[in-house]
Amino acid sequence: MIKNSLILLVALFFACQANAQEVLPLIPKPLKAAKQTGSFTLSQQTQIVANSEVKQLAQYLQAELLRYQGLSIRTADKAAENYISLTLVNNRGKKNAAWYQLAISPNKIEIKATQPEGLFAGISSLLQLVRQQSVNKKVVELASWEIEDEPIYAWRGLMLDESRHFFGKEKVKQLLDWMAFYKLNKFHWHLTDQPGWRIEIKAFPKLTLVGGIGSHSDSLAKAQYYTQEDIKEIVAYAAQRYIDVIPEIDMPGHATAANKAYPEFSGGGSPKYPEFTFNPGKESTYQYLTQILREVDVLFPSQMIHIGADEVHFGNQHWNKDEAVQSLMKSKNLKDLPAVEAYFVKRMADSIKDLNNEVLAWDEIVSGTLSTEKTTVFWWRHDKPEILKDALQKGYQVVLCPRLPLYFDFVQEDSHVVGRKWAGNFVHWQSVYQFPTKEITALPNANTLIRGIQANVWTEVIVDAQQLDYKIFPRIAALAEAAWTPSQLKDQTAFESRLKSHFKLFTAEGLYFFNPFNQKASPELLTPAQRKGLLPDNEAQTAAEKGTIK
Ligand code: TNX
Repeated sequence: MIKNSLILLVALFFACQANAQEVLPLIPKPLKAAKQTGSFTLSQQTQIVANSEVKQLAQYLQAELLRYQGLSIRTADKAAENYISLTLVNNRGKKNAAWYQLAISPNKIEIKATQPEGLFAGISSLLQLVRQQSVNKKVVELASWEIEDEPIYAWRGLMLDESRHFFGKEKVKQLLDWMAFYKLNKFHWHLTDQPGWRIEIKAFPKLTLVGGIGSHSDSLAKAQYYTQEDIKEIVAYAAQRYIDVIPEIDMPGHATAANKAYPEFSGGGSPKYPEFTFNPGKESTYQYLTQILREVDVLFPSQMIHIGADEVHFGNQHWNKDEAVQSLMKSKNLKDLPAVEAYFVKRMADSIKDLNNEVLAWDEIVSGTLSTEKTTVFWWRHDKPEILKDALQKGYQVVLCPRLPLYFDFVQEDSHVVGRKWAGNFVHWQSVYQFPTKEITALPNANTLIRGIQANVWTEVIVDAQQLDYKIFPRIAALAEAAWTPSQLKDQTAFESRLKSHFKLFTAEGLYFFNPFNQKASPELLTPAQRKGLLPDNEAQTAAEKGTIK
């Protein structure tokens, strides 16, 4: 009896071992992966082989291996054995720019792609595998695998709101590192809003010197913003990681900070949202904003500008009394305030197209008058699926970022208090993982017009870096797999075990992340003000919960 149990135990042990080896610890899960025999020994004798075309990628790999595993590895023009090669191949059948092959075998690791972007994705996979192995006397053993991979979506985005609270260059770079780790490739940067204007504009210095003062929780906080040099540095850092940076300059609403600096362009507001809008009735407003966008265009090579255009009705009541707006309405025959809003958005969209940029905006523009050409709608109102349907039917490209489940300012658990809940709803990593649902992907035109998905981190109630980490991790991993892996290959249980093994890496990087599997290990950290029950007011949340905004 004892003998039999022992045999069973031993058999079980080996079965588990074998099983463990079959699992490739990668997030997002690749399209195809086949386990091979043997392993590759990565050591300081290993060389990275790459021709001049892809030298920068070799240097990136070299730098990351040193940074994370302390391995100092040479680059070389050729090598006979124990090397990692990066090669661009001509495979016309593969149209996806991020397509790559990664083959790990006992004497070499080969990464092949048709585009540098694909090589970068292959490098990210390799680094993820390397970082999960322990280093023993400057040696890492890597199991042999053959991987072929490409994403389902070209847009795999994360948005950070730095107007409400400012997190700074180092935090942003750290986020970009994690985006690269998870193969996310669009960083949408919400740089202007009510509390603060965070991007230096040389033609209008008061935008940052005056408009940069204050945050959502402290209206007197010293001016915080990015200089143009800072922006260039971050854009270059992102570019090295094949991440496009998309600036958002919100207009005509959410303009309070700018209006503090240059009140002559304000269109006023409402009692609850004073000085909320730019003035659509004045010609000078269009010149002012276009001049701002010219500087923005030069700083961001992504050739995409997000103009917000959300929630204008929160604070445009003053337009009813404003002389300039009233005379515009007469001369252009605009019958109501939504028509004025549409007129404004159309003119600014034309300025953006004149700069040879794509126009990006929140889903309010679907009811406006913009052409679909070079225009992408960000569908955020999860409770209004008809807007998504309408956008697709009209022929707009769409990025899916519905509040539920892709607003990461929502709490991760019912018991959490810092963050939003929509009528009691919160955003668990599982609902992120399961996105997008079949109802969405089966919509007419979804296949051709949906560019991808994005999570938005609004920061009214996120006041510091730890609270930011707590909202982003580990949901970012679920986002990555939802954006990359075809739904028929997704498997929540298998993902969960791969996810747990990433927690060590989060800890090693000093992140304060939420651990959904051991909640006591990561309690919410509240600021003293939050502990006293003085959570920063979040107008949108209050209104939503009362059901007054839809
Ligand atoms: C809605 S999404 C907003 C933001 C808020 C967010 C809070 C959108 C286009 N506007 O201004 O920060 O809700 O979750």
